[in-house]
Amino acid sequence: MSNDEFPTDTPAVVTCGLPYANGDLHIGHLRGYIGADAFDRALETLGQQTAYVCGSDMHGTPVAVNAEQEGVDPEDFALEWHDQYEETFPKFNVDFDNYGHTHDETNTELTQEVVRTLDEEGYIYEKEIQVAYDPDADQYLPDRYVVGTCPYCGEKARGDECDEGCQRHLEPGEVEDPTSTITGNPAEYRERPHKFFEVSEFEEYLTEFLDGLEGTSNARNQPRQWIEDGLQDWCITRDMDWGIDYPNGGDGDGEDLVLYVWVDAPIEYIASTKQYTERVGTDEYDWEQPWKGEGEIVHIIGRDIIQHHTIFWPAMLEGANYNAPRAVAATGFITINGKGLSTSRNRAIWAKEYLEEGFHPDLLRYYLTTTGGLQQDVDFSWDAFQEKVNGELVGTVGNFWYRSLLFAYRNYEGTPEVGVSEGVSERIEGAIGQTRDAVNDYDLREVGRAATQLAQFGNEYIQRNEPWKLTDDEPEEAAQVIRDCVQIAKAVGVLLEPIAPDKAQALWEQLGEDGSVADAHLEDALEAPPRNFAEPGELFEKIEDDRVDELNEKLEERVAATADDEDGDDSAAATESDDTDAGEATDMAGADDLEPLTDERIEFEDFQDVDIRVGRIETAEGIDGADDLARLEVDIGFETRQVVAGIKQLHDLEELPGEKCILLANMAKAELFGVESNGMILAAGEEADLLTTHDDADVGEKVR
Ligand code: B3M
Ligand code: ZN
Repeated sequence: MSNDEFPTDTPAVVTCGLPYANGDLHIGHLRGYIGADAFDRALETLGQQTAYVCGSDMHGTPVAVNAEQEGVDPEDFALEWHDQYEETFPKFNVDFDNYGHTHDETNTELTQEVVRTLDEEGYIYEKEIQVAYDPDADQYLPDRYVVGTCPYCGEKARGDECDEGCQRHLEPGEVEDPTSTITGNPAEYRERPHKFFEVSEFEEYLTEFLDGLEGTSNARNQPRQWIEDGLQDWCITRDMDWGIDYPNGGDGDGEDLVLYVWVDAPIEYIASTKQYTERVGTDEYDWEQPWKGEGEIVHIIGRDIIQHHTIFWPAMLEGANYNAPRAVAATGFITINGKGLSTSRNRAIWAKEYLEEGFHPDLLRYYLTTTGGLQQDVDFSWDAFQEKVNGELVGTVGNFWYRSLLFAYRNYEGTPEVGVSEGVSERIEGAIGQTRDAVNDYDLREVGRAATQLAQFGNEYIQRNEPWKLTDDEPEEAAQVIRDCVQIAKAVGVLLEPIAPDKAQALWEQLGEDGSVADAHLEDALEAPPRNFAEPGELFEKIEDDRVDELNEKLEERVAATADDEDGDDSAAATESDDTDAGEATDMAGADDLEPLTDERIEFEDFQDVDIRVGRIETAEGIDGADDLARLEVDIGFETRQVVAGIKQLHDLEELPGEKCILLANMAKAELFGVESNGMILAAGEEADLLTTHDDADVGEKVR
């Protein structure tokens, strides 16, 4: 069954993975919250009714362990972080319709209700299991209180997740060679009764669910493999005080157990939507529609929590009679200067730090949403940030806005009184269509591109028509060109609003428009701005080289200082409480910066379906408006193929003709920036280092 395209007649809810209330927010978090915010805003520009909800994740060992280290009560500890998050998100223009937390009444009640329903429906049973125990600390060791080796991939793992290897969820008792993070001693195993949710009952349901699931492909493919490997039931209780009580407490059954944090955390998605309705009334937004009636649920998450959102969560929703998510979009991680982000090593860009440096939030929003596709890991460096801001925002968008509006203001005191020419209207309509498709493809980078490419078109248009030469002799033509440019400027603003809402609003006001550009729909990009507007100002500012040098130095010094500190500190607790959440790539020696190996094996026959050939590049040239892309003509013996390849970061195009390359010849054709790509060139690494052959392989030969 396929879904209706956005905008649908029914309301959508957009959620983003809940931040654990346990430490400072950094760029890894921000990628998710900004991305989901931009997606929600983009849906709104399509005319989709939406709610964007989230909340702090207050429970579980990620909070308890950190609170304990500080010697404070977990509730006070978590509430303090919660308050800080609530203050920080709006500073990045992340505009939640509701931001709750998992420890509030709404979520506590709803969670217990959901678990009771699952129990009544017969999906919960009790079983005696072996759980890790630290005799010295006289404490059971759930989740992050224990570390060991992942039984699936052999990497170092936490009690409940293989955070540095295959990213699998681990059940209590699964981690091998368990060690207590409290004392550093080997853990003992003790038998304890626990509650299990029968996930295995949902195998068929989940298989079908995944077939219809939208979002990113990693969120479908990984869980398919897990299902194939066999689904295990899921232990949903823990021996802890901090958490939501198992609901049957009181009659001796499950009495001293709390629910596993991953039970109540996603339920906050529902609870937060419910709180939103309680605030605004059902006429404005009815939480029951997406969750129980007709509506669309879109989850935007980090790729390390795919299993929770595509296996456990949809099974819980189905078992407790709620709707299934329409989409799960899983983002890649953030690296810093090509290395894994690490909070313990202070190799991160902190939310607070970014703001203190005085950069506008929209710059980071633009960088994080448009640097890579949603699934890709995105590298952040101050140099790349500078290049993107100066090139695309200052050079393309800002420059076009300023020159068109200034010209219009000086010569016409605003918008010239003529209609927009047909060609320009069509170009704007094209950009609107591009945005609509991008939103339906969950492709935020393309949402940004639709806007910047239109600005680029505007720059070329004004340059080509040289209105400054026409004002005296051809006043009508000059007025037409400027009228067109003013319309393009407005359209760029409407299209860019999801990504750079403040800057778009500033443009809106410069154009003399009333109200908020956030309320504009895509079609408003074609509506004439008011007749008069005031003198415009420049909306983007160049980042200077010495500023970047200074920022690089600060970061380097900070990372080095933290490394020095760590040298003298080898206690178990100090290293093992390292918190690697929220888009934080692993950075242990050896596996440094590498994507984890895929467990999924393919058959030799599958490989034979892939037709890879040796080719020789004949011509190579850039593509207008596409920073990294090149148009290549590649001789593969039988014929010459035109392909589009993202290789400009590393390769000088002039040096490519004559080079041998490796081409995937039976790749589906695609069109990029209006150029057909008939095949795919293979390359490795972040910057796309071209693969080649060395000796006797001739052009046209098959790679096997
Ligand atoms: N609190 C954070 C993480 O693992 C976790 C997300 C919960 S989403 C329901 O990224
Ligand atoms: Zn693993």
